[in-house]
Amino acid sequence: MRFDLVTLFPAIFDGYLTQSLLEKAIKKGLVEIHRHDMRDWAADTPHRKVDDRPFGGGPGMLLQVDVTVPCVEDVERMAQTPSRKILLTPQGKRFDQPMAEDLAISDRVMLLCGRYEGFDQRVIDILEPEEVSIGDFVLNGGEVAAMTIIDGVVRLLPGVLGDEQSNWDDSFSRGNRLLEFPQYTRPREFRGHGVPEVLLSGNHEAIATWRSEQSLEKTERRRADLLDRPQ
Ligand code: 6GU
Repeated sequence: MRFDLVTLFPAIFDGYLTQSLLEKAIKKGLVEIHRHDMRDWAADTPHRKVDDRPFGGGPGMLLQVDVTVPCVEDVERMAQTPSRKILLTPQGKRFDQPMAEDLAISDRVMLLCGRYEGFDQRVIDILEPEEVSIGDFVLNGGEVAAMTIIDGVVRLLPGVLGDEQSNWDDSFSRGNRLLEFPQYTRPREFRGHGVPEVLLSGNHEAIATWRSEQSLEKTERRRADLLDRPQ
């Protein structure tokens, strides 16, 4: 799977791309991540301006259509496979586990990271990207949201996690809409806190029953909204 990141701050991704799970997935050739600095498409050297004030007034700056659209078109041509284009914005459709599962079966995803007040509307009208948000709060730019999406998607790719079943059992996936049950490891006792007896019983049926009761109870208490959500 190939990701193309279009951003004004490609260096933000440095640490993330060279750590742990993602670095391993890249080394194994399971995922390719290409970063593109939007400023390379700015016309006006040496300032390399990519943003301008909104017509009609108002705060902040908008990313210009005459920089963004040619940039995205050029990036698209850098590989044969057509990309699914996602523009990161708090106005977008909320990212969730079914969306991660859907992206994980795509061959190529382009993530457009906005900054400032966002993009000129014509970027959206011309490119018709999917607009995606990671939640109801405002970030300074799309980069952290893009990392969130990559993180959520890459761990679903076959061969990335050790245990193939585990990502389908995760909370919120299509195969499970309950929160996780509590888990324990050694020591058996710490500062007077023990481990539920059933987990030490060796009775696998009793353990499975206890775990599903715990999951259901926790979900009812914290996230009742998940229980009446259609699958
Ligand atoms: Cl995708 N971008 C920004 N700037 N803020 C957000 C977001 C995205 N998702 C939630 N807040």
